[in-house]
Amino acid sequence: MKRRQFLTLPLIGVPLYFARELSGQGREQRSNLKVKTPVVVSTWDSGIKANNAAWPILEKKGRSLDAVEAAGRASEDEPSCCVGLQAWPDRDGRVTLDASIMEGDGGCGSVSFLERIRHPVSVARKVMETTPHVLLSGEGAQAFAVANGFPLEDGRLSPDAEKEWRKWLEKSNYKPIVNIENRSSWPPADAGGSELAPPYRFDDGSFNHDTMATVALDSCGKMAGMVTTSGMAFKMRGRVGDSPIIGAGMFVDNEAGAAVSSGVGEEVIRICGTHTVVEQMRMGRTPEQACREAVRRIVKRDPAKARELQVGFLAISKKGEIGAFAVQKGFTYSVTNAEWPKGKVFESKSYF
Ligand code: SD4
Repeated sequence: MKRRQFLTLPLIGVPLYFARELSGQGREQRSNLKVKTPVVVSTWDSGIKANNAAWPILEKKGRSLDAVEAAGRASEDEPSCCVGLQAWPDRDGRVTLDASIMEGDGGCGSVSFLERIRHPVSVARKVMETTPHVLLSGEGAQAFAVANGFPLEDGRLSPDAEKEWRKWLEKSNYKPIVNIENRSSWPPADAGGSELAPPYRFDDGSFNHDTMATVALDSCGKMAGMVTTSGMAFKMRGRVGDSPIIGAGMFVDNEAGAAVSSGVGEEVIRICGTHTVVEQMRMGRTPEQACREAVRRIVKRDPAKARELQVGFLAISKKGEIGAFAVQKGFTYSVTNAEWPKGKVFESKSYF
C-alpha cells in the first residue's frame, strides 16, 4: 500500500485497532531506546522498506554512508506521493526533487529543484565526493547528473500524480500576491482565496507530506544520514524545502549524533532544526529531549499555526540511543538492527 493511501483510508467502518494504526497511535512509544549497533533508522512505517535496503550492508560491517544511500535509492524506486519521480508535482505539474547525504566527519552533498533524475540521493553523494561544493540546484544539478551518467528520464507524471494534481487544480486559484513577504496577516485579506502556500493538510485531513529520511550507525561507530523528497505537494514552482539544506533537514556529527526531519520544511529551516537537535545531544540531552526542544521552538514561534502543521524530528546519539518528537501525533519511525532484522516501527511522542 502506498504511504498516502495508508494515511488517508476512510476511518468510517475501520476496526478500532486499525484506525489507531492509521494515526500512528497504538505503536509502541519508547523514550530512551538504546539499541544494538549497527543500526539503521528511517522515518515513517515505510522506513521498513528503506531499512531493508540498508541493513544487508550494515550487517556485513559495511559503511553507514553506503547504507543510507541504498535506503534512499529504494525509497526513490518505490511509487509514492512523496519521494522520487512518481511523486506528486508542484503547482505547475512538474516533479522537482530535493535530497541530501552526510557523513559524521562533516562531508556532505545535496541537490535541490532537480527534475527528471531518478536517484537524487546518489547525485547528492556525487556532489559530495567529486566537487568542491555542497549544494547544486535546478538545471545545473541536472546537467551535473547527466554528465555523471545519470539517465535523463521523461518528465511525465505518474497516473496517480496526474490525477491528484488535476484534482488539486480544480480548487486552486494560483495567483501569486506581490510583496507577500511584507503582509502581516496570513493569509492576506486580499488573497481572494488563492492558494499561496502548499496545503498543510489535504481535504481528508491528512498531512502534506512524507519525506523519507534515514540515519545509520555502522559497526565502526560512524554515522551517516540522508533525506530524499519531492517536497510539499503543489508547492510554488522553485520552492525548496529543508531536505537539501544541511543543518535544516539533516545533520550528522560523529561526536554527537545524527538527526533528520520530516514535515513542513519552512518551519524546520527557520530554526535550523536538525542542527539544533544534534547540538542539544552534544550538550547531554537524550535524542528525544533534543527533538522535543526543536519542536518546542517551532511551536513557540506561532502556536496557532503549529496546530495546523506537522514536523517530526528523528535522532540517534553516538551511543546508539534513538529518539523522536513531533508537533502532532502520528509521526512514526522504523528501526532495523540485529535485534529487529525485519524492522520495528515505533511512534514518537508529540507536542499536541
Ligand atoms: C519539505 N520536509 O520539502 C519536506 C517535505 C516533507 O514530510 O515531507 N516532509 O518541506
